[in-house]
Amino acid sequence: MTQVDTIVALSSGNLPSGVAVVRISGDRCTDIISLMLDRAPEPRRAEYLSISDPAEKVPIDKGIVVWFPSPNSFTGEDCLEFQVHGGPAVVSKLLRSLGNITECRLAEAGEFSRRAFENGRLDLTELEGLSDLVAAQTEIQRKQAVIQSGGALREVYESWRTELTNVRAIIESGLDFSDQDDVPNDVMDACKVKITSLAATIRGHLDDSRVGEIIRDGFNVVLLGKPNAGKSSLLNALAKRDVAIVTDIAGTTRDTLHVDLDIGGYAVRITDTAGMRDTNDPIEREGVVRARKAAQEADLVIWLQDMNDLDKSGSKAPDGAVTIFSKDDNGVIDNRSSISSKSGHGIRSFIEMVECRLKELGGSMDGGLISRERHRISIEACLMDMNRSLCNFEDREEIIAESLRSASDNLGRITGRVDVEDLLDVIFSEFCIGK
Ligand SMILES: Nc1nc2c(ncn2[C@@H]2O[C@H](COP(=O)(O)OP(=O)(O)OP(=O)(O)O)[C@@H](O)[C@H]2O)c(=O)[nH]1
Ligand SMILES: [Mg+2]
Repeated sequence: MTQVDTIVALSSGNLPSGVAVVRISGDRCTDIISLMLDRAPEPRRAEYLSISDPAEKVPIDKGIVVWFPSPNSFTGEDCLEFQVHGGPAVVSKLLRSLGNITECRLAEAGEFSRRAFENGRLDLTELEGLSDLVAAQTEIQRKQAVIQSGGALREVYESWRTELTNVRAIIESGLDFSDQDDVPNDVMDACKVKITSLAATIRGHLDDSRVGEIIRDGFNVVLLGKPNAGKSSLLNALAKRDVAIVTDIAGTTRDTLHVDLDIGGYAVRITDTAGMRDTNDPIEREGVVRARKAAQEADLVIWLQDMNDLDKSGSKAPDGAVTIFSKDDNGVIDNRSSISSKSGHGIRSFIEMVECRLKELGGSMDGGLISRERHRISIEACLMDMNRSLCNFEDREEIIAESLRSASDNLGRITGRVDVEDLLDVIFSEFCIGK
């Protein structure tokens, strides 16, 4: 696909020693080379050149220039990269000079990636992997993103798509010649076996405890308990800073608030909530509603129970919650189930318990994990189509063929091989500028 505009972006990463990188993609690159550089660089070699304003013909800076002629570039178009000194005056002069060149403009978020996709350089899952890699905060997020950006998911989904297409081709060959040349029964049986086995593989891929999405979005731990149970104190102890207000007044916390931690390489979000109780205070009541909602969306709910408040209350822990006793300053309860934010007792064990939960999720990353709801929805739709085809295997070849076509279209939507025009704006808006 040819694009009129040549796009320019300043790299937004944290570059060392005052370096700024300006990336350019589009037809104007060759003009930029002749207008702004003292000589044409060799393709794909880092060259130290003087970069000048095209009108004034005076150097803006000297820097490293790398020239990637089409099609061997990230976007598939002509690309040029300038590494210059990162001072604001250098950068703004360079961007202004480039902006004065016809059809040269600043890139929008994700525009480089979108061009790479439109030119067939990378599929959507690889680009999403790259976007995740830029955003990765923890080691496991980085690992998952590297695997996905390397094409692990594309390979899986494209191999399934090929299998579906092959089976459909056999079934459609029977339709084309109708009565004269029906697909023989044994061939139909073999097709059915193939679809059944592929459906089982896809079911296995879906049955993953959402581990890929948890890695990407973070594991959600919600602290729940009665007022004054010590939830905010625990949040502060885990964050090692004063995030939440702590007082001895029951009902201090109203809004939910969270901190993001790195536990064993996983991103973990700990959310503090309003204490659970019936109240006439409308603000606190809203807080309790929000606490319940947070708990519903959690991957792990911790019910914090003040160990000094046992007789009066009895546990109100919701189903599935892990009860932890709080304010065990002297460690009198087994430290796997009690903590003290004051003395620090049990805090390490608490973190280990969360880490253990994460490890239990397991999941080998080798073949790539579903990392987005978008993928999951399409895979589920694909599986439904395959089940529909299996239900019609005895006599309805048209329906089988149509269902298999729809199944492979659903997979194609994940990689972007099938009409995704309506999704692209949403997908690429998540990306950063210069990617
Ligand atoms: N001795 C002792 N006191 C604690 C501990 N944790 C919290 N407290 C005290 O318990 C009181 C309530 O603590 P918070 O952390 O505000 O309790 P909360 O569950 O967030 O309370 P709400 O926000 O009202 O729901 C404060 O006076 C804290 O100092 C602890 O480990 N040991
Ligand atoms: Mg609180």
